Amino acid sequence: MQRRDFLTSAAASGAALALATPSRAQAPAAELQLCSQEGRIPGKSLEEKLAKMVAWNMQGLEVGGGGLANRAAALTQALAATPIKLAAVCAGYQGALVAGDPAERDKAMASIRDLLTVVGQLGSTGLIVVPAFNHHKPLPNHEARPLLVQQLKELGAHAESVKARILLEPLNRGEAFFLRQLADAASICRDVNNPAVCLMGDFYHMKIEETSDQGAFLSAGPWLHHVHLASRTRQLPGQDERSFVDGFKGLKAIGYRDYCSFECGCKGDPEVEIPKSLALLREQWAQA
Ligand code: LER
Ligand code: MN
Repeated sequence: MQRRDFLTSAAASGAALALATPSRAQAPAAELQLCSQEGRIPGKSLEEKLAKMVAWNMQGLEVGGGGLANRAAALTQALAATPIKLAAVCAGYQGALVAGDPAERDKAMASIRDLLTVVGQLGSTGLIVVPAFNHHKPLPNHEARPLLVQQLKELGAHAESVKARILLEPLNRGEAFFLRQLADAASICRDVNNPAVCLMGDFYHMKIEETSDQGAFLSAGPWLHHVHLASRTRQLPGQDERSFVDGFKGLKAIGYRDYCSFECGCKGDPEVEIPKSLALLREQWAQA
């Protein structure tokens, strides 16, 4: 091939790629939006928890998907009285998409579909989906991957129609036999090719499975729409030596503006420890 022909075909395939993948080229600068799972925040009621989060200048609330339809109205009402927005919804469906048992797969397809409808109505960032845990009967990777791509095409079409999003979550090998790295999840999103099928990253699992936080987030790129925050020992950020600076460099590079959410334990009094952790995260974001 002549150099000119090579350059022309390379430019053409580059243009095709730009059309096929979501782009953040025009996206505004990255922003640290701090969030927490509901259970991590102290308080006797949702209203009390939200009041604490407002006082701590947090932006998002992550809730569990179990029983979500029954509490949708109360949740919307409580959030509407605050500047806090609903971030991701964590699981809460039955079965597993890539379990070896077809009955588990059918349960997952039906219950994820139903939950996506509620997630869309609530205006959440998306529904966190783990394709299978280690307690499910395993499927070999060469069977699980094409099956998942097919299932996600179907669920993605529904998610798109109800304005919801699926967020694939890679876990560490101690918890899941399938899907452990953000780049792997990004390749699945690429193959599904539906804007409603995206992914998230969890700093706890990433510490075990990724060689580079920054590299993982760069690989996740425009498909990344949620982040779980935890230290190496799955306590609040700052409660052990785990640093978030390298990961935050990656988030800044991709123009990330979705939520970073506590999914962790807490050593000591959360009323004291959570503000300390938030201060550390803001400091490390500034350093990144
Ligand atoms: C499980 O370890 C985890 O990280 C959760 O976010 C799964 O939904
Ligand atoms: Mn997680």
